[in-house]
Amino acid sequence: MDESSSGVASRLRLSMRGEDMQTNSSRRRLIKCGLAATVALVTGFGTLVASTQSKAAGNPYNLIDPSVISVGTMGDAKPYVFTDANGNFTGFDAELFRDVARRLGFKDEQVVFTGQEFSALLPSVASGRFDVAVAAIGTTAERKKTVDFSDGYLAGYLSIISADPALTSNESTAGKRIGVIQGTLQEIYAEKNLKGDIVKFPDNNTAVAALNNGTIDGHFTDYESAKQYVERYKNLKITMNVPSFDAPAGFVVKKGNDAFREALNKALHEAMDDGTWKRLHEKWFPGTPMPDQYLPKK
Ligand code: SNW
Repeated sequence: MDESSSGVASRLRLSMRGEDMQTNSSRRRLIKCGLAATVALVTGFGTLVASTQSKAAGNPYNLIDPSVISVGTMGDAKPYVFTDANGNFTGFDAELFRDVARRLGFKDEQVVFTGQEFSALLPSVASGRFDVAVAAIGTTAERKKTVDFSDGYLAGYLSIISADPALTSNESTAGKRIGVIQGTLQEIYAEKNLKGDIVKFPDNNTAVAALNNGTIDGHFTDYESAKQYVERYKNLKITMNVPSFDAPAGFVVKKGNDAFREALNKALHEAMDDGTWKRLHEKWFPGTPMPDQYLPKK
């Protein structure tokens, strides 16, 4: 089952459950209230214990809540980061970040991912809504004006997918409509270089839906996502690749949170040196060449 149909299935299940709930007797509601109160008590107690512990341990990484790393991300940047059929965040970036966080002493359940529109991620980190943003976010001087980046962990291409094999160059997009996700490097590149009309979308799935129904002629996204969509929709092909190696993806942290950024860097290099990065790359990006700089030193 693909993500979208499982999404529909889970929505269906939800609405079916909703109907069931309307037939609840008041007795059942009473039990539920009791349960809610117990849950509140227990979680309240848990929070108290956690905050007492973390106060004792301090807050070396200046986290919003020292017992949790809150991660802003995207739900549909497969295979970088996306939600699986159970609603859990997975993919290369998600698994790499969880591994890095483990090295900082955080269990998986202490790493909380929240999906947002891409364009909201950097402002959310800058304003203290998330401790970190992780979503194949390329490092640029412009972005570094508002947030800080860890060292790079991924470098690749920006790619156009289309059913029209002629969309192979900036010029060939003239008279065509090309989708981009708002706030991305694709948007910046497209506005500067593509001759066609740029159509902005909040996320990949909306753009690819528009592509499949003919509203746009191409969608401009990260290479591995492009590859994944052309495997899924056989009429689509990758028609153009733009190198983006000068903007390697990094973990985005609040400006000046050097303790967190440096700890992430140390753990990231450990993950590269012990082969974890390589294993995850082979798992999520099979067939894509790996640059030496991220591989274990021989
Ligand atoms: O700059 C590339 C990098 O070289 C690697 O290929 C991973 O993607 C990039 O970081 C570009 N990513 C886009 C950006 O940073 C879009 C990210 C997204 O849609 N989640 O704007």
